[in-house]
Amino acid sequence: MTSYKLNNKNLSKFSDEALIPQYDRSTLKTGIVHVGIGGFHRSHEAYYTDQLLHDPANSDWGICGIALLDFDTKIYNTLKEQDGLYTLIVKELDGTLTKKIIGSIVEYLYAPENPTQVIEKMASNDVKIITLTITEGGYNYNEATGSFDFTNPLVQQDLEHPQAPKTIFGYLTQALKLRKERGLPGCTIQSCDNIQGNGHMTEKMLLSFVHMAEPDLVPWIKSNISFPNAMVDRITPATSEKDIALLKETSGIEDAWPVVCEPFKQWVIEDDFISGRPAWENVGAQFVEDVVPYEKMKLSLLNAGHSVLGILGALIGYETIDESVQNKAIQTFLHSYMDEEVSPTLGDLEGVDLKKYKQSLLQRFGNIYIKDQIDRICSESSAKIPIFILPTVNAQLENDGPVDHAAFVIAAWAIYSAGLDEQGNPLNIKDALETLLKEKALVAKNSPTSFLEIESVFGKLNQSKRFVDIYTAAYQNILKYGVEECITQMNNKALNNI
Ligand code: CS2
Repeated sequence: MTSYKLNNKNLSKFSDEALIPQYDRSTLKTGIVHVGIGGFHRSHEAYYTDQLLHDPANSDWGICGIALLDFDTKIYNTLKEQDGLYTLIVKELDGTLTKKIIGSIVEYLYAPENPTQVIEKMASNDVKIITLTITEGGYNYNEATGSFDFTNPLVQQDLEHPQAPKTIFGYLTQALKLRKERGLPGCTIQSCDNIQGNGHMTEKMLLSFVHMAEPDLVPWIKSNISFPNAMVDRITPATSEKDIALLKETSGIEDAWPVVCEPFKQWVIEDDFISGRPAWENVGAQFVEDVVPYEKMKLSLLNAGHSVLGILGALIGYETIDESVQNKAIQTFLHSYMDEEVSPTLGDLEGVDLKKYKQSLLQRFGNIYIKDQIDRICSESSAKIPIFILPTVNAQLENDGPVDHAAFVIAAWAIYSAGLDEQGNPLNIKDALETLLKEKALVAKNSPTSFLEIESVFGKLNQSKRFVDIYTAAYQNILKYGVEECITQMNNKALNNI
């Protein structure tokens, strides 16, 4: 099949092969600045917004994508080459591929090349919302101190060179300062990361930084900026070379970086937008007064479920999440974790059918076409575990409830962090704390609790004797019998107890 590069000029050529934007992109205004234009933003917010832009009444809500970090050059160059266009490939449960070319990203900036332009864009009067996907670790929160980490060298640099920031905090501070100086209205800063109370976290971390960098700006931010919390959801694996080649072969679309994702999507947002917002509810988002229950449910069931499948699967030697969930022992283990350890901590989830939600998660994890990489799930676990799993553990410890499954997964993570799976094959560990994790994981071989001493991850967890004992036993059992044998035993015990 003849193929063409994806860009404005060639767009209409793809109309038989994919859904293409049916709106005039050249007339859109940029009302949203988004920082972190990775796969998730492009399968989620940019997708919702693209749907919305089909109604001409919404033409003020085009997106400017900001590539913030040095290694974001690739996505920036791709979007520039493709006029901001990319293909979203939805992998349906029956294996069908639904292809949609997304047009909502109408501008893109590469911050390391031009910080001033980025600051100006964030301060633009047309921009009403700044959204973020900067990853769980990007908020610079230290679990041990419960506050902003000023020891981060990049933060120090932003304090010393405010005009050429490196972190999101430096950028936002400069942009908000300009808004204030110019007498412009405030805006909404909306996190789209997997963090409990992500709006509160953004506010708290930003204010900590501003307090140090520009103390006079603090009151203005408090009165002029809103930080809605939101729960975001759509499983979006890393795009593979195979996905790119298949798109070209079957649809003639030469897209250097399409996005693949599952059909399911959810976005539950607190309605707190100080300078207006798009009517995302018209395209499936839910606006609610209190998003906390939804967030808790998603983080501690879906994201934690991913970590359980990822860490246990990695040690056994699996590569994708569906392989892991198809292992009956792991599946039963995950079920028990969700039912016995997580569900009792969730409180009242008004209007949510928890049983159905958990069932749907297993179906989503099991989508054999998604091929979500275990490497992706296990990456940055040091930032994920404290958000996805430890709140459940802490709540259960407080209530004298069960923590066996969670402790088992953390013991498995300690073994994983030493860098080899159960067959002795090297694991591809990607984590900001990789060196520290490995160092502690190696000591853990003789003294398992040393891994729990990483305070920036575990806080004071090593002071709970009950947890430490269960964790230590699990650690030793995994080394002795292997993951699968151990969880089979645990599952049988659960069966015997019924
Ligand atoms: C995953 C998430 O990174 C992870 O560990 O759990 O990326 C997950 O796929 C998304 O939050 C789904 O909404």
